[in-house]
Amino acid sequence: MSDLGEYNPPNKWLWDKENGGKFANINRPISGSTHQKELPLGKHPFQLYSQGTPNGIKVTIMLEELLELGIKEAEYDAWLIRIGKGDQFSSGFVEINPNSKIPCFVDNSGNNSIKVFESGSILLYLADKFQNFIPKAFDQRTECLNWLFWQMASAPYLGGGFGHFYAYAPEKFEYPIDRFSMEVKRQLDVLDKLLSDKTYICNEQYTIADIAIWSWYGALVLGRLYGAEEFLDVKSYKNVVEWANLINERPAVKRGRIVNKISGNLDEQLHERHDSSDFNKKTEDKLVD
Ligand SMILES: N[C@@H](CCC(=O)N[C@@H](CS)C(=O)NCC(=O)O)C(=O)O
Repeated sequence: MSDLGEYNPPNKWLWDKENGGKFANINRPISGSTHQKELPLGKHPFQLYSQGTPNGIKVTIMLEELLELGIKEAEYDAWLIRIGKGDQFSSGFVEINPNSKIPCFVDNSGNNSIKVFESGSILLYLADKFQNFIPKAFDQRTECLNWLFWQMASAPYLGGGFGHFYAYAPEKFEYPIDRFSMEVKRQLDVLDKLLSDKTYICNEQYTIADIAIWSWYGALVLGRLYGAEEFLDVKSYKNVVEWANLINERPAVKRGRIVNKISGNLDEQLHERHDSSDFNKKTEDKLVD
């Protein structure tokens, strides 16, 4: 920092201090595991290792949607990976996802275990495997994937950009907050215009594109992300709000969005999910003495 509070980057960046902020204890400039630990293995063919963040809940919502349709093969064990404690850097986790980010998923239903990481890839894997929540016609499938990939590319502006500088950074700076607010509001406007004449992202069919986009932008307009409802004037995106409320009412969404969640109301935190009865018996409000 100079006297003016301006940062003059050195010739070569060095990792010589913690940069402050909510994630200072886990952020590192190197990949790989920090400790030896195997991942737990449950009784179901599908194993999910995750936390109930917007990226994490995409997968639990999708799995609950499949179960809601009566597809029993979608039964799963959801193990909690506490990213704030660095669980994503265990040797077992890194073996599945070398990028050390939740969610990651293993399908043990066949002869060989299949490892899947990146929330969009997991959604597509499950949609293709069960031929659900993705249009069958090639042109409509392509449109659905356009929006799935749009979400995967856009969310870092909302989370890593806006959310980080508005909510998590130890000091608030106008420049990055302005830059990312501008972009997030532009994205909300894209969605608002898209949804002006349709029920879901891909017209009348609820798909993995809705699941992915709702988990971030739905949460934002429902006032569940970063305490930024007023700042971003989220209620002015009326079509997005209507769509978000519609999806919010789906039983599978109500279940999926609380799995592996470790913040908020205790009755909306199911730290681990191994059975459908866990939603009635094992939320944190029920476990407290
Ligand atoms: N593009 C990835 C992003 C995953 C991601 O950023 N996960 C965050 C939580 S939402 C995480 O694991 N952070 C831990 C860390 O950065 O060490 C996806 O959609 O799966």
